[in-house]
Amino acid sequence: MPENTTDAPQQWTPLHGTPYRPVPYHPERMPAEESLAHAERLRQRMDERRTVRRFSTDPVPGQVLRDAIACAATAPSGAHQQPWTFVLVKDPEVRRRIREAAEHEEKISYDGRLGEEWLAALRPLGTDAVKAHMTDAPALIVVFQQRYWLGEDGTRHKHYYVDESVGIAVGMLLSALHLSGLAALIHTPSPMRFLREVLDRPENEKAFAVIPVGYPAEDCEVPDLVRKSLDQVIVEV
Ligand code: IYR
Repeated sequence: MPENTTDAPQQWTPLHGTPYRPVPYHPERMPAEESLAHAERLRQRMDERRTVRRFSTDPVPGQVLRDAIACAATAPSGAHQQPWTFVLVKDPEVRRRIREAAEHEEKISYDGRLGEEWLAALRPLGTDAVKAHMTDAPALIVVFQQRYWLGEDGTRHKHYYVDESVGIAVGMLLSALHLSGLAALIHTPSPMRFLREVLDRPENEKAFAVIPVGYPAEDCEVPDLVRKSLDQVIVEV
């Protein structure tokens, strides 16, 4: 049968064991001047991003969320295995259950599990065990890492560099959300096992982060933080 004769997009299946099949890649080179202009504008725009913990309950366009997730899913990954699942939670009842379970764990953490040193590190951020953002923000993106993949016969196959791959994808997700005009928060309730149960995810998936997304509340405040300057983060040799 001839391959891919329709206009339907090709469906991804694991590449595992298939031969190397290169295709030409010749993107048009951007003139340096244009590159500089993009880089400067992007640097300004990214510097405007702040982690938000006080959200408006106003809805956000669902397609912006789906497009941002599509951006994240273009991330490079170990052996191109794309070991991620993004669960987009809009249902208020599911958000309420996630908040309840997260606050249960966070209360234990803030009441002592974190320890003095960790609590001292968090003090300038003004965080606490109350996670109203989970029910105020109109959407949560719960990111799962697929620790391994399951063959059709149920055999487990290794995924490579899962933490790195999912971390890169989440960085791209945060950038896409910000550049699309939305605010977000990376929240990592610990332990996060409850997320697999609440969201009914399979055994090979492990929660990586919960990301409330929306607009900042009208009375939103953020801590007065200073970023490291370029010369503090860059070493040129
Ligand atoms: N997970 C907790 C604590 C927390 C930990 C770090 I490191 C932060 O940068 C922020 C919070 C919470 O979400 O409150």
